[in-house]
Amino acid sequence: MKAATLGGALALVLAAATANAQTPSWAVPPESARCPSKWGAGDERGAGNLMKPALVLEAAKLIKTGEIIELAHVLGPAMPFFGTRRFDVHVKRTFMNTGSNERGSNEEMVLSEIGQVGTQFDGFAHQSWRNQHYNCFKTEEISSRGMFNKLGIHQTGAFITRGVMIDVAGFKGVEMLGDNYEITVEDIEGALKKQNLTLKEGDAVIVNTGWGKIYGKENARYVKSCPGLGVKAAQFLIAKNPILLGADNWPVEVAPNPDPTLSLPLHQLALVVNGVHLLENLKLDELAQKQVYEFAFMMQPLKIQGGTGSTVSPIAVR
Ligand code: UVW
Repeated sequence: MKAATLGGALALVLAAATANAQTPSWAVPPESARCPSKWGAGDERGAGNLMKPALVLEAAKLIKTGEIIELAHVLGPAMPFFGTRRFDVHVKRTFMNTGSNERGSNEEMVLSEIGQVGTQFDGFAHQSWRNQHYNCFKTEEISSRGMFNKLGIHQTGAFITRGVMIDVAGFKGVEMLGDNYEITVEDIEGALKKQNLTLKEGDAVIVNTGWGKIYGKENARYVKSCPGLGVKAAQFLIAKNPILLGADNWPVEVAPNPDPTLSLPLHQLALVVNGVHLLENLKLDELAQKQVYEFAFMMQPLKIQGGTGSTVSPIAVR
């Protein structure tokens, strides 16, 4: 092919590619719009700053019967894993101690991404936009070989607040939303109206998609995609100032995102842009079945120094 013809063909290909290029439906806002965060320059707690004694006292008022409902899946070989994550338990069986009382000791060694498996709580070191985390902390400035020196999960503290479960699956009249159903603002508003609830600042806002029904049963399907919050629904919820957003799926958000140019945008919207933690892989079947939509929510992440997240065992008490 002559040089002129080759140049023309190349120009045609480039023109076609430009015409097909899709403008992303969402982008991380510029630094000037994100930093300092509304909690101030250097803040590492984000919405965790809402955790004050008044929230604990309000949550305590929701305890009427003392019933505890566990919201965590069991950590074990049946759980689904995102990517190459793993949870290997090596039991170190009985060691007999000296002494007339013949005391035996057992323990185990666990090899795992302990902050990012099972029912898990995402910290702000977990995600970034390029090299920027929440409040524009830069990855290379806050991390060392051993840990994150800022934004570590150990400093989030305990969460005791009002929990609200928004049962979107129930609102839609299904046990489980479709494999990549995007939850809309209308779904959230409709479900809350049906449940006769409004959101308050500092709530632990939890969304039931029903996807948890296949956790541990159809693991390949569970992590391949999932129904969950769309960007607009998440923006709607974040505007209500929740202390965290959770769901019974692996990323809280819909996956893959309906916009094929985006990769888990809610991870950035919540963790990087707004400083709102995510709580993933919740076990919500009991709450949904008993129609418990409002409760005292309690959770203490593991104090992994400089960790990106924590496996957790939250509870609902009513
Ligand atoms: C990723 O880390 C992408 O997922 P998650 O936070 O859902 O574990």
